Amino acid sequence: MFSRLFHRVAVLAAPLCLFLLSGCSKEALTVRQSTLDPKGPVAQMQYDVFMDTVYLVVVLFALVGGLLVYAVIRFRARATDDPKPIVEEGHGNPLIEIGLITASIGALVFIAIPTLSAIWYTNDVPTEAVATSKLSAWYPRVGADGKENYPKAVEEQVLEIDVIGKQWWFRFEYPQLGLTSDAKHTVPNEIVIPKGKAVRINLRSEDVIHSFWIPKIAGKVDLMPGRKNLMWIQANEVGHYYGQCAEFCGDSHAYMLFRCEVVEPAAFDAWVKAQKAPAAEPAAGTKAAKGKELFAAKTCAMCHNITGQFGAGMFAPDLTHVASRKSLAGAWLDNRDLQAQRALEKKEQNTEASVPVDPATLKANLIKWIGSSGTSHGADGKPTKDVKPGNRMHYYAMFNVAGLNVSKQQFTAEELDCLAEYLLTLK
Ligand code: HEC
Ligand SMILES: [Cu+2]
Repeated sequence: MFSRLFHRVAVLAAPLCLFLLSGCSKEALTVRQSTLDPKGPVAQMQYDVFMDTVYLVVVLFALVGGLLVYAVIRFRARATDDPKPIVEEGHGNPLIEIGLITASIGALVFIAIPTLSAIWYTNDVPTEAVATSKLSAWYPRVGADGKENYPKAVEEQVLEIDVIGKQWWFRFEYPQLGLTSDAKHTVPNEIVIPKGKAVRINLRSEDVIHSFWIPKIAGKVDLMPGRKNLMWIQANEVGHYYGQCAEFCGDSHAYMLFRCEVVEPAAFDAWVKAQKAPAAEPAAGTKAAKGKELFAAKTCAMCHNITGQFGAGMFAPDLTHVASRKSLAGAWLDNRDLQAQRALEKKEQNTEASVPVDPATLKANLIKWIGSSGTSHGADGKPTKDVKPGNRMHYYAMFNVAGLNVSKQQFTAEELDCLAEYLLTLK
């Protein structure tokens, strides 16, 4: 009887175990946001703490489970059992009890040591990382063109990046390099860092609590309104990494993503220079030029900054180089040819490999985004369905000043096309 039941359970459990084990394939462990595929020292440290815990728990599970199975089999009811009632239970064995308590304390200490050291390690850039990562060690203060890349006062420091959370997108600023709100150079959605260098991250929020998380590079740290949080990160492999806000922050929390572009240190300054360049002027008489006019006429310029052309708006993502980024709208819309992307990932067996921006996909995304944002209404006068529910392009009422009937804004296909063509020129 017992062995038949056991047999049946085994037959049912075997395929289930195989199914669960399939989650341990290389593909499954290296997916875009896997914490089990660390690519930098901070993520590695956190992975190690996790594995220490797993090893301990596996041992405990085997021990407790083993004893249980042993007791079930060894002391199971038998036909030959004496039918007399079971003897009354005693109070227990003090030796075993004290032993178990001591073992539990031991297990907690075993986990606490790596956990506490990891907490300290991740809090601030350790000195040995600073030694190889201070700006002057990899990024010359004066470039080949004779121009100063950063002030003398910061050459002994590591690169610092301000990460600012907003509902529902991240803004990145590089105060040492002049990429700041004040200088009208900010980078939405994509944080760019040099390979193999420690980077200090200052976490700030302009509204509610968010959390900064690039699973392959570093675990989550919260961005708290009115508080200064910090962490450091380092990525040891070049690539395109996926990040996510990891603290519920309202309607579009699930769509609050970001990307982390890890580049060779030598390529970093080209990126900084590109970010500081003003927007290119669209050629007269083109759709793009018409789009630029619309950008002013349709109040877009009230929220969005385009350095060199429109300088009022800092409320929304900076669009000066919008066409150079691989994603839009809190990285929810991907501007790459996704089929080509999947093929590349498969070929290289690496989810961090990335194809460049695809202008056709970017244009489609721009039209989709602008045409269905809160500023836009369909033919029936109702707001069109949002790409990101509740997104702050919704605040049309705020600008509903006399004469600008923004809350009933409607775009013709032609207008959307011109706006998209214009934004496409902003490389
Ligand atoms: C009331 C302020 C406001 C106005 C007006 C506004 N936007 Fe936006 N826009 C935003 C905000 C906020 C976001 C970020 C939304 C998000 O990702 O959650 C955004 C995002 C975008 C993006 C995506 C940028 C990126 O890199 O992620 C584009 C493109 C854009 N807006 C274009 C326009 C155009 C074109 C207009 C005019 C028709 C316009 N916006 C008017 C606030 C505004
Ligand atoms: Cu958030």
